[in-house]
Order: sequence, then C-alpha cells, then structure tokens
Amino acid sequence: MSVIEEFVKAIIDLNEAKAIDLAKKRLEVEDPMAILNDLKRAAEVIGEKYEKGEYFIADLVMAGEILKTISDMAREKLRAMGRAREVIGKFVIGTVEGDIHDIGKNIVVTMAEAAGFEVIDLGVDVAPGRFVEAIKQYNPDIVGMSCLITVGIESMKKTVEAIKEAKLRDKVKIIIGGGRVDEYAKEYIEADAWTNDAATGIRIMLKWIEEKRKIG
Ligand code: B12
Repeated sequence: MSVIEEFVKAIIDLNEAKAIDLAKKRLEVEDPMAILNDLKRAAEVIGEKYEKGEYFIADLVMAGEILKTISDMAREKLRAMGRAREVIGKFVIGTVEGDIHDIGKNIVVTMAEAAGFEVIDLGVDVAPGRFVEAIKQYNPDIVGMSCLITVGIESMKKTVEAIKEAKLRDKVKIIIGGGRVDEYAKEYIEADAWTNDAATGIRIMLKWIEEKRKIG
C-alpha cells in the first residue's frame, strides 16, 4: 500500500496516532494541498460509513478531531509557505445557520488569505442577520457560505434573501461551498457560484477580483 493509501486508511479506520504520524511525515516532503485533498477523500468514506450505520455519532466526533488536527497542521504549513504581499480583496465567510461543520471552511479561510484576501471569518452557525451586518461593516467584495448538512440549504437561501432585503446584493459576489451544494442549489439560493473544492473556489474568487479591477 502506498503512503497515501495508508494515510487515507488510517483516517478512515479512526487510527489517530498513525494518521497524525503519517501526516507529519508527508508534510515534510509534500505540498499541504495534497494532504488536504486526501482528508476530503477520507471524510467522504467516513460519511458513507455513518450513513450505512457502520459508524455512529461517536465515530463522527472522533473523525472530526482527526480531520481537524491534520487540517490545522496542513494549514499551518500553507501559512508558513508565505502570504501574498498585496491585499487584493475582502472576503466574508461563515458556516450558515444550523450547521457547525467548519473544517472545510477553515481550509478556505487559509487558502483565501494565502491568495491575498483579507478574510473576515464569522465562524459557524451564522444567522442571516450576521452576514448582513458584516457586509455593512466590512464592505467585502465576496461573501462565502459553507454548508455540509441539507438543512443548511434553506439557511443559505434565507441569507441571500436577507442580503437582498438590505439592498446589498449588488455590492457582493456570493459563492457557496461544502458537501451539500451543487448547480441546482446555486440556482435555488441565487448565489453567483458554487463549488465543493476550496482550490476551485479560490480560482473563481480571483477571477471575480480581476473582472472587478477591469471594470473599476
Ligand atoms: C467531521 C464531521 C462532523 C464533525 C464536524 C467537526 C467540525 N469541526 O467540522 C461533527 C462530529 C461535529 C459532525 C456533526 C454532525 N454531522 Co457531520 N460530518 C462530518 C464528516 C465525516 C466530515 C466533514 C469534513 O470535515 N469534511 C472534510 C472537509 C475538508 O471537506 P468539506 O467540508 O466538504 O470542505 C471542502 C469543500 O467542500 C470546500 N468548501 C467547504 N465550504 C466551503 C465554502 C466556500 C465558500 C468554498 C468556496 C468552498 C468550501 O472546501 C473544502 C476543501 O476542499 C461529514 C462527511 C462528509 N462527506 O462531508 C459528515 C456529515 C457532513 N455530517 C452529517 C451529519 C448528519 C451530522 C450531524 C447532524 C450528526 C448528528 N446526528 O448530530 C451533526 C450536525 C451538527 C450540526 N448542526 O451541524 C451528514 C450530513 C448529511 C446531510 N445530508 O445533512 C454527513 C454528510 C455524514 C453523512 N454522510 O451522513 N460532523
């Protein structure tokens, strides 16, 4: 078995010590992005096991701890690799109301900072009103919403509606991300883009900033 497969298997098996040990070894020689992608792969299998009844909530909690520890290690290395010198735009992000998953969101935060965004992270379980207040206070170019559970789709819709009601929709681009979003959700929520991959999200955001600069 390759180190990568061994690493993914250790996470799926909830073997914390082995997973962390392999993560340390891999981070010495590999791009942290590769490790983050493998975390997502492992998380998907863990989610499937939970759905099938092979894993229980305690396993999900254990998985959350392992994923968080390793993603924090990879984020630390990403940060150490250097932050962009120039601030290129402002980005407000949060996990929407009713949802407390934040491992993916935190990866997006780190990558957005590395790409040159000033990031205002509202945390988890963020009510629509808090997104609206943050737009008023920080005047961001882009708002990001993360959602991993089905009920979060309605929270995203409500958040966009609140932004519209506050007459702020034209001022921001909105990107949604996380395991529960797709093209259909994007249309329903009336967001500008969707992704379930942080790197793709950052590429979309950079394109928006470039377009804005051309117009402005
Ligand atoms: C770990 C985990 C937990 C941990 C979370 C710890 C934490 N601090 O986040 C804990 C144990 C707390 C937890 C709780 C629950 N969980 Co949970 N959890 C997971 C699990 C296994 C992994 C999630 C994860 O971290 N993935 C790894 C990261 C890196 O991936 P990601 O989040 O998708 O992020 C990437 C991209 O999507 C993207 N991205 C994410 N957000 C954004 C935002 C923007 C703007 C952009 C651009 C990109 C972007 O960037 C990231 C990197 O590429 C998933 C399984 C799965 N398939 O996701 C279930 C899962 C999400 N959980 C689930 C459930 C049901 C729950 C609970 C309801 C269980 C319960 N009965 O209590 C609670 C919900 C509590 C709540 N109100 O939110 C279900 C949701 C099903 C559904 N359709 O609603 C899942 C899918 C498992 C399953 N298959 O059943 N969970």
